[in-house]
Amino acid sequence: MTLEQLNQRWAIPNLVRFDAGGGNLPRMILSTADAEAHVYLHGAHVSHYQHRGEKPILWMSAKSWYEPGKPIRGGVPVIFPWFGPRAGHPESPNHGFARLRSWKIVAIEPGQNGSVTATLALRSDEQTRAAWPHDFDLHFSLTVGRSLQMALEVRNTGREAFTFDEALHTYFTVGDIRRASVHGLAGASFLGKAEGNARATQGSEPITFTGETDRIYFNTRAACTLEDPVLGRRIVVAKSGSEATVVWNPWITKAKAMPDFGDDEWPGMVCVETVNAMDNAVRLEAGQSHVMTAEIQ
Ligand code: TA6
Repeated sequence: MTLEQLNQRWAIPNLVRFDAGGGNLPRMILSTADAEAHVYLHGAHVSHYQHRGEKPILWMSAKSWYEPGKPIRGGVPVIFPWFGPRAGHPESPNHGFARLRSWKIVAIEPGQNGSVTATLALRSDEQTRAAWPHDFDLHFSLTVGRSLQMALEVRNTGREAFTFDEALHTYFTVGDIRRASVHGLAGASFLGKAEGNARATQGSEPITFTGETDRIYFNTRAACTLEDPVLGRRIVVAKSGSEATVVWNPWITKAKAMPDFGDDEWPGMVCVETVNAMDNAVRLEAGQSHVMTAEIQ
């Protein structure tokens, strides 16, 4: 649909409209009294969430690509059906194909106390089946208000069970990663990609950052709190239907290695990701559906 058609079909005066975002990709602007959010149809990718009068909560790279077939860098990449590199398939893109496809809007409705909820969908087709031989329906919904609520529903529309990974790979703005800390994962076991995939257990201290940090924490349903003394704020990421959490900052060398990530951008961001992957991958019987949610406050 063109921007004209999108606005005709879905715009709501003073609440929802569409414009040409990065790379002229169609972008939905959700603007409520409390907050504003932006969502690209490309990847159903939330690229912006900001409370009125405050600094943006989600981080975006100034070097992001905005191209079909390439992931947007920052915001909330929707990861499905595999997390990270795909074992045994070096030709497959990192983090699955859901973030590389254009999604369709299926519903937009005003909610209580001035919030608004938008739902986007991606259905399996021959392109996805060629990469991953299963049939599915994905629905991604977000509710914009005093908090940002996101839900990813996976439905198995095929005739046999399948197992998948998924993530809401959320990038947060921080004043300085060297002074930020992540609380809530004490005692959780994790795999440290930056420590040669060694497995360890988080102590009682919060996670602080002194170098590349890339950890998947398993079997944890805990809400995490991102403490940011520089911006003087605390961001809480609560979740449901998710058994794993990833914490990531690329630091200097990895930042330099990513063409769509500014060399000097690493101090200003951290990912706290809502995940089901690896030990916590999800097995879904034919006809069943699974919902994972994240709420950012
Ligand atoms: O979630 C952390 C991670 O798996 C890192 O290992 C790094 O690869 C990051 O995701 C970003 O991946 P991307 O494919 O978006 O560059």
